[in-house]
Formats: sequence, structure tokens, C-alpha cells
Amino acid sequence: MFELSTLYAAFERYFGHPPTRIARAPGRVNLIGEHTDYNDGFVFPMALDRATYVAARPRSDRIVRVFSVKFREEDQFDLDQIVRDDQRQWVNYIRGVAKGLLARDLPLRGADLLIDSDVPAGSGLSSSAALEVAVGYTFQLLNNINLLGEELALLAQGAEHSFVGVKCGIMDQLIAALGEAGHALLIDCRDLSYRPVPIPASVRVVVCDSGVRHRLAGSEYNQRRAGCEEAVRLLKPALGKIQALRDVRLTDLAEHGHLLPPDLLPLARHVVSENERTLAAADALAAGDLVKMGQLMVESHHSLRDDYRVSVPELDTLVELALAAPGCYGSRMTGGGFGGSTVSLVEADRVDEFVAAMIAGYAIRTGRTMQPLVCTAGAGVSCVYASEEE
Ligand code: GAF
Repeated sequence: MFELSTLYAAFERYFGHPPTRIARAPGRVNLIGEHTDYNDGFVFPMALDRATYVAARPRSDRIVRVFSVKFREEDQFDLDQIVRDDQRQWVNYIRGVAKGLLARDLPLRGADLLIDSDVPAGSGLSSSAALEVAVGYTFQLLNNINLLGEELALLAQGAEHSFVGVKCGIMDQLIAALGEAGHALLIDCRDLSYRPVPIPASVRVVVCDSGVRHRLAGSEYNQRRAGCEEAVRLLKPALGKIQALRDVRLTDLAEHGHLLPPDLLPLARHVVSENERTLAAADALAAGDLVKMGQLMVESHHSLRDDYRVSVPELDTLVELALAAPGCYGSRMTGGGFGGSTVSLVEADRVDEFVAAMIAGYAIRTGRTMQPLVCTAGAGVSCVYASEEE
């Protein structure tokens, strides 16, 4: 947890006056439902108790000045001339969100922003969505704009599409906006409705970061998405009115799979089966059936590894180690893949043994140091400080 007083003092030091608002938006871990969101399908993430914080103060001009504590770098842009920066990716998340608000004809004033985060970057825990949502929410606070959580999420997703170039789904931004403490959310990515499911007190959600970051993750992601869209196009003549892989069943693939080239059939199979697993997993968790939930997580990992081909050997090793470690119900890679983290469901009473086994096992198998995070489900975006001034 961040000390707000530290953030407040850093803002004052940097900008020479105090902030009037501080907002936070969490990272996330997805329990199951991977690469289903951009197929109009189901996801089951929880918000983390780790977040990106934005301390802010409005300005009287049209300039936005941003200082990132993590990068120890400043950005400055004019609200009337927002362009992408080809050199520094982090600034595009902020510029893209501001541009998106302006494109919706929402009135913005310039602002001083200081940003810090305890969401580990590049670990597959969605630090970028946390940044986009925190910045979008801060602009709302400073300009008295009221967007629903869903609208804020769509705005943040739009920034990532147009300014960052990753054609991501809506999961990460939606859970950052709408997360509920103590709960995972079963989200229907077609109509954005959701059902909160409590995380039972008898389990812990443990994230293990493989330490691997794949340079091509963004382009591989876009290729997978394009592959799914192509599969829908090829299946349409046989299946009629389908809009997305969400509308396809495994029996449809058994009958009409020959319409898909050999590289697309496994992609479609993953998405269709993952949707079924995700719905079953939410029911299992709600019923306290942790054994079933764990099995579904493992099946999800195998499908991501073999059919969707987004795992890497280090993630497979972490899953293998987890399944052999004390108290583990199930484990899988989480997030987009090509590196990043695994998520494991572990008996609360045995979590210390589990963590010790994972640290030792990963060091022996890969020579890498890894510190598991035992996570609690946190709340979505919020304002954590408001001065009397505004
Ligand atoms: C990334 C994307 F940003 C999400 O939208 C989602 O597709 C995920 O990968 C895979 O499930 O986090």
C-alpha cells in the first residue's frame, strides 16, 4: 500500500504546489477466461490490492505536465495538439486517454500530474490498464465529468488501441474500473454485465512472475486476435448469424472445423472451450468447489499452451511446480502470455509452504529468482484524496 503522504509530498516538491486530488486504479489478475474478451466471451478477473496512483492539480492553461516517479521522467503536452510519442511508450497511455476524452467533446483543463505505482510492470498484471484508468478518472475528477465505470473502461481501451497499438480486449480496463474488494467478477464481454463472486476465505490467490518478457508480445497478440476474426468469417457460411467465437460451440467445430485452416482450428477451439470453462469456474468458485475450479484452471493452461500457443517454457515450469507444491488446487498462466505470470489457487493454511516451494523450485529449474505475490482482491478505481480547495 502506498503512503499517500509520500505521494502528496513528492507532488509538492516537483510542482511547487500541493495536489487537489489523488486517484488510484488497481492492476488485476485473471483467474480464468484468457483471450476470450475480444471474442465477446467471458472472463473472471479480480482487481489487485496493488494500484497506480495519480496525484493531480488543475492548471489554468491547456498544458498537461506529467512526472512519472518510476521512470524519473517528465512529459508535457498541449491538449490542443496531442500526438503519439514514438520514443516513449508510457506517455502514450496518458496522451491517448486525454485525446479520447476530448474526442467525446468533454471539456478538459490542463493539469499537473504525478504518477507512481506498485503494480509490477511487464508481469502480466495489467499495469497499463491501471495507468489508463487512473489517468482517465483523474481527468474526470479535475473537470467534474461523470462517466460510468463501463464508459471509463472503453475510453481507456480506446487509448490503448489508437495510441499504443495493442488491439486489447476490455477485461483489464473493466476490472480496473469496476473491481470489488474480496470478489472476482464474472464479466460478459459482449454486454459488459458482470456478477461478483466472493473469493472463499479458505484460499489464497498467488501470482508468480516468470521474469520473462517477450519483445513480440504485442504483435503476437494482434495476430491471435486477427486469427479469431478470420475464423468467424470462415465459419459464417455454415453457422449463419454468428458475430464472434462466443457464438460458436464445440459441436459446431466438430462438424464444421474443416472450414478452418490448420492454424486457425486450434485457436477457435481454445476460445470456445475457454468460454465454457470460465462459466463453469465461476459456478465452482461460488459453490466453494475448489477442486473443480483448480481442474478448470489447469485445463485452461493446457489449452493456452497447446492450442492458443501463448505460453513459454518458464510459465509451463511454474505451473508444473505449483501443481506439485503443497496446498495447490490449480494453476495457469494469466494475462496475454509470452512471459508474465502464473496464477495459482492455494489452501490458505498452506500458503507459506507453497511460496517456499515455488521460490526454491523455480531457482533450481531456471536459475531465476522469483518472489510470489499472495494477493487479496481489491476495489476498482477511486479517489483517495480530495482537498478543500476545489
Ligand atoms: C491482455 C489484454 F489486454 C486483455 O484484453 C486480454 O485479452 C488478455 O491479454 C488475455 O486474456 O491482458
